[in-house]
Amino acid sequence: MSLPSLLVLYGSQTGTAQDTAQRIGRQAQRKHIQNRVAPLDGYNVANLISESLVLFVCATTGEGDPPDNMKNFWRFLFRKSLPAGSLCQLDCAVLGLGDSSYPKFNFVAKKLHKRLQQLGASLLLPVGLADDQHDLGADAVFDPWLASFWDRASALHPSMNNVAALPDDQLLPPTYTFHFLEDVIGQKSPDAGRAETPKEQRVPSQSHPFLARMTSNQRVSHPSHFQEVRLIEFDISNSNIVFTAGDVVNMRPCNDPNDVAEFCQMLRLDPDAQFILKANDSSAGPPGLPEPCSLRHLVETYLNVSAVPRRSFFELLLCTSTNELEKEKLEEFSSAPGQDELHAYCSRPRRTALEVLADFPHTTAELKVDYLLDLFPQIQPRSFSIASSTQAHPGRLQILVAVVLYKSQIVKARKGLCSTWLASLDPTQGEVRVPLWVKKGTLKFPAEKDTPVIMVGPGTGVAPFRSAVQERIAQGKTDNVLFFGCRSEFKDFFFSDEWREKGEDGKLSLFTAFSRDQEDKIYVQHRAAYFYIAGNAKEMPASVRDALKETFQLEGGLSLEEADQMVVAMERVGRFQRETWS
Ligand code: 2AM
Repeated sequence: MSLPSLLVLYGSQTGTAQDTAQRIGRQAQRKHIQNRVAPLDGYNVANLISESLVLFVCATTGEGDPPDNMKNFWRFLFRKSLPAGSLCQLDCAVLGLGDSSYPKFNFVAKKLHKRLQQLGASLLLPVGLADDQHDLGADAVFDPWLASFWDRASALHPSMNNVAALPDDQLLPPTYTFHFLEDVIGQKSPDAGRAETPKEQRVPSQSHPFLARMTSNQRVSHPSHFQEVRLIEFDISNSNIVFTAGDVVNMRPCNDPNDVAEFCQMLRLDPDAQFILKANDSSAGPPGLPEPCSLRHLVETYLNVSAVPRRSFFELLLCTSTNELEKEKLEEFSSAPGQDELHAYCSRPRRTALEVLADFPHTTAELKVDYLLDLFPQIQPRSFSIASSTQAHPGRLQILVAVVLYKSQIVKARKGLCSTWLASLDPTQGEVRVPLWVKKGTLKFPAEKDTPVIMVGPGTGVAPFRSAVQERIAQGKTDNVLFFGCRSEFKDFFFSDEWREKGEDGKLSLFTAFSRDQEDKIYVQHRAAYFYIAGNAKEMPASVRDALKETFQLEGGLSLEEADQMVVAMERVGRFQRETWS
């Protein structure tokens, strides 16, 4: 019997599902199972009919949505025209990565599992439901689920058991080999490959971002305010970027140059050394770096060294380490029983990969450069709601960014990678260019001129509504109601002059809630409307009441019963009143 080939397909938003899929690929490698690991949208779904064994690893994002890199697959799979039974030759399993604090926990994985069944595939085991609330159930869910998967797969393909698996601490070959260009070592790397201004008339995308010039970067929260919030503007003229209110802009942050220097020093890397990557596995696509690329560029723009490392990081370090003391600790962090300890060491204090490397100096100094891309995930793009409209700011795109800084149990304060990076860019000190692209957002505003909109956006939540207010006013839509909340009228009341001016022109009704300007907290919801109905008692009041309840259900995610209680509560405190006659 021939050896089966395993295909691991993942849908990943933040990289966790990708990391998990790659770990599974490595386990397969140890078991001598031929395997390919690919993102769902990087795979031709039509080929599923000729696969024999597939493991799907998918995250659930937002309100139960599939991650961006499986959206095309999702649309294809749910086409009504797909005949039941079209996947009847397929043996597969679905592992979901979700967060049980969200109502639609692992919704995508559950729905995929059902759909595959509908299409005739044999599901080897119940859907795996890993939970981010418990570190993806590292030992509680993931390990036993995967063990059952291997059991079921080898029962179907007994040839899988023919060769003994490699031990967990044996080093596997790296996915890529670095070929250094000896003759250019010492020269400064060209800053190529960051992103190019597109030569043809194409719309900028993740693979071809637009290199936008930053035109301003100003703090908009008062210097005495606890939080640094910045309004950042980019020049997007001649970019082919088109956006409307509610859209989001994406950008990939860079690591802090000090972190890059520290990293290179710890790993004894020459940042100016230039290399070309060669994939060792025929299925692994190149990661889209310039050729040649300097180590500095790789570390600065690609390797996520400031993320909290995952278990696979320790597994790989364990395989490369020769220091007995460090190996002992790495062994513990890699094992199922050591996951609580790993959580306490790493996840809880949000320790970065860079800090972990400093704790394992011998292992770090011995690390082979070829393993860098196996050890560190790629820096993921971040999304920001666009805070301006081209009608008000032609050729420009603005974002409102709160600089993320928080304390943790370990001494050094944690910084958000993207916001800290953005805050550090100063266009008054020289030209600053940031690669970016725009995506449709989830908020959609009505096209009809006289449909009023009510927007509730405290803090930086006001960003998409500033775009909407600017756009709607330019289109002659003046029925705009905005509820804005912040801590203090004088410290973080963003765009106050702009709102005031629009209010005076009769184009905006603004309601503010300054939570800390008085003893008792006032929040946006406390400023929400009083609802009055007057008129014929026949059907109208009940229909309006039902419409209100329906809104609570649709927009507020309440059940029918909760929506009903909400209206009753509003009635009780006089926020829902009627005067009707027959
Ligand atoms: P606070 O910081 O005083 O609690 C922007 O962050 C504004 O949103 C602040 O005024 C903040 O108030 C307020 N805020 C915090 N929690 C909120 C909640 N659950 N509902 C509405 N507003 C809230």
